[in-house]
Amino acid sequence: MADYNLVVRGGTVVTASDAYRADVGIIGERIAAVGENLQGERSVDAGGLLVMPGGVDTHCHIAQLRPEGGTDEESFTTGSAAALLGGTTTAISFSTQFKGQPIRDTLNEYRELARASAIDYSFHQIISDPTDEVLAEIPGLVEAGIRSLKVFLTYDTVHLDDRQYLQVLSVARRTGALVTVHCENYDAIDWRARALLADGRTAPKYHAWSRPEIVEREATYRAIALAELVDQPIQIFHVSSAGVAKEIARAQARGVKVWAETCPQYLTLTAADMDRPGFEGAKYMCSPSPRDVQAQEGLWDTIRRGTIDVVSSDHSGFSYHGDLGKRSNGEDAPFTNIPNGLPGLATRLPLLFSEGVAKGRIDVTDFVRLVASQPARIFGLTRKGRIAPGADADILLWDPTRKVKITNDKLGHAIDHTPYEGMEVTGWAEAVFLRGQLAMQSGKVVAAPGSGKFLARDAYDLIKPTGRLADGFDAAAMAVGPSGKRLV
Ligand code: DUC
Ligand code: ZN
Ligand code: ZN
Repeated sequence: MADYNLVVRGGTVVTASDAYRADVGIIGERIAAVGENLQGERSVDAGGLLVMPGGVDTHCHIAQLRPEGGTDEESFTTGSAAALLGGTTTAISFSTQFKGQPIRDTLNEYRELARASAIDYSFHQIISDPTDEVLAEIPGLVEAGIRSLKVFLTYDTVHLDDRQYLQVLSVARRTGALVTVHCENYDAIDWRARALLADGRTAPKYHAWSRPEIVEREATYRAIALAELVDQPIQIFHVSSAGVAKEIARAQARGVKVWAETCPQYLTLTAADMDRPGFEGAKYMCSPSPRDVQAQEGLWDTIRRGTIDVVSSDHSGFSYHGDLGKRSNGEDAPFTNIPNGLPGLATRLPLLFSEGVAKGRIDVTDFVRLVASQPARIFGLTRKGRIAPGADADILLWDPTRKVKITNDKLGHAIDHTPYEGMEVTGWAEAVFLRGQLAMQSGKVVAAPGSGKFLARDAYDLIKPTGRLADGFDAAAMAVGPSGKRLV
């Protein structure tokens, strides 16, 4: 008699700690058992394949609203298709707040757009203008399950100064949210960029010159120091080098709750990619900038040591040819007017597996920890990132030996290029199940747009403050807003 609706049979189950031969039994949307000789109404043969939790990508820009109206080029339909083709079943993308506007207007619009997702999703809320009114909206937001805030320490339209950052940290501490931080020094970049432009250095490669590692290292140190002052846990986004990671390791060693992610672009690309002929270099422009080969090897070390424990994509939807893409300000646009960001949702797992596991830099359990288990744990996605009874049956069947040449037509996104065109990788997603339903098989997405669910994230212990405050005074608890008034 069948005990399960579906059994994934005969594969090697990989978790963040073990890899072993077992069947996985699924009832409805959840994993019900991991064991031997399980009997199901249906079964899938996973012989020769790795059976892993679906990827959890906690940093993706999908259909991000633009201040001038409309969205970036990637929609939830195409973005989620790319995710499935690359083995990812959950994404956290960004609801934006624009200067002078409340959170709720854009959040409601963004929620509607996200209904098209074929994978499960949650949101980080970008705060670009922490006025009394905006800060007062945050408790409601967190209550509704949007339990992470995103702040930028650079970019003209969104960067926060130290006082504003402290305000966001404080409200996060009071409400039980995690703060994620883009760490680069706004003024230092602006100062260098102006000097480069004045000197006629406008080509894409000068993007890297405008923001050397030290501007990221300084901002990372400052982001951590202020978080330590408030006693508010944070995650540092897209760490580009071991030098930056060292600031994080030092803080972790003294007990600060700070986590860190990097992205495949920092492990595979360098600043020299932006020096390709003509305007091609624009395809490789992202922030922070990719560095050099030495920085890549240093980053692998910090991954092995556990300083960096998440690899996300920072997927950003800017085409090469489209009106909203890299050439939107013309091919002669100075580097300061070229949108930053690379597509990466579909290539995150193949690149990390190929460069990491296949080349012996990390093992397969590290891989699962970095792309699924730890992102789920840090962001409170309690039913994701695990192959264990009770977890959602988001299952990735992965061929660890298959060699594939990356070409843009395999990736499903709306973007007309990939920075990894022509690269051969070892390891590829064969099939994906989302909550027990087949969602992708052999390069074909079978999940319908709209099959994804919004994941409201409840309070969880990991992101509780440590309780260690300088002289014991909890300034955040006083809830004094930027105007000097008490917030309600
Ligand atoms: N950097 C960001 O901070 N966001 C999107 C893309 C990028 O390169
Ligand atoms: Zn960023
Ligand atoms: Zn980003």
